[in-house]
Amino acid sequence: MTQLPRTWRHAALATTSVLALSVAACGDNAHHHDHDEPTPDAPPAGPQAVSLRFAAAVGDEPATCDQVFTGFGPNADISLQFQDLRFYVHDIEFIDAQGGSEPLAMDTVSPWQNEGVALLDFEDQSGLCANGTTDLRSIVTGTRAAGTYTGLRFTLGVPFEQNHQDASLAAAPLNLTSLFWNWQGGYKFARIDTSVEPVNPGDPRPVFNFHLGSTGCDGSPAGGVTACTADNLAVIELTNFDVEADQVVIDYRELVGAIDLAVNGGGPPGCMSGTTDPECPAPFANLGLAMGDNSPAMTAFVAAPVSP
Ligand SMILES: [Cu+2]
Repeated sequence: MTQLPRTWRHAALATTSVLALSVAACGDNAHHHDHDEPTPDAPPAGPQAVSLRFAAAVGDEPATCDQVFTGFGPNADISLQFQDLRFYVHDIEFIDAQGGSEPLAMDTVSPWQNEGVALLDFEDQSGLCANGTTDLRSIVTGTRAAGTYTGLRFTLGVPFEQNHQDASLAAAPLNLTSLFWNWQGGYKFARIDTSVEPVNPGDPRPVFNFHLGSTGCDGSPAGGVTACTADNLAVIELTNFDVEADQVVIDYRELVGAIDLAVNGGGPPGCMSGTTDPECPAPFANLGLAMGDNSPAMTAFVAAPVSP
């Protein structure tokens, strides 16, 4: 079992100002001809092929279906196993030091990427993940304009225009009925389900299902959906991210925090994006998603160096 390094969390420091200063220092000084020569490792001028890496973790450990994870809940005495661990992303952008952004032109890669939407899949149908698929997917590939980028932004979920269709007729990766509610609600943008170890062996296993998706959507099956009161599309921004060295990690411990995963306080067990479900405000806040008029800080996704 590979371990994520304990020092994986980046300090949010801007390290690009030194580079900007050294470029500015060349100025109009005509005597410094050597500065005009291209450096051997200058980035190519044309579009760059990019492979953006994702990972799922529980603290410092990779999140997998075949393992028990401990230390959850308000008393840190809840243990659990995953039952599902998949999510969609779109609108991936790389941010430069000036705050500008360049989009990732996503490749078409069947069955994972199509028309700008990608599926990340961290369940392999083992253990309690019987509802899933054997294949795994942890990258999004595409091209971007050449340049120097310091940050990353993407949206968790499916764009509105593609969210309200018939999953049984859609092209992959939007063809998975296990990641679909119905035409009105659309897709489960993220499906991260866990099963809690019972206190007494043999007792029922409480489940904590986290299904993120749009709610309050109007329309009719014939006319389609025109709007949702809560689209619940989380824009995730990582201010210090190097695609060559780093990966995007969703940390389940950060997602659920210290809430009691073993007791259903109301609504379906876990959070299915219901506006009155008492298990929703915590994970929503940790994704930076407002519920009501709050504006929480996103903590569930972090940038982490890829282990050598
Ligand atoms: Cu899978």
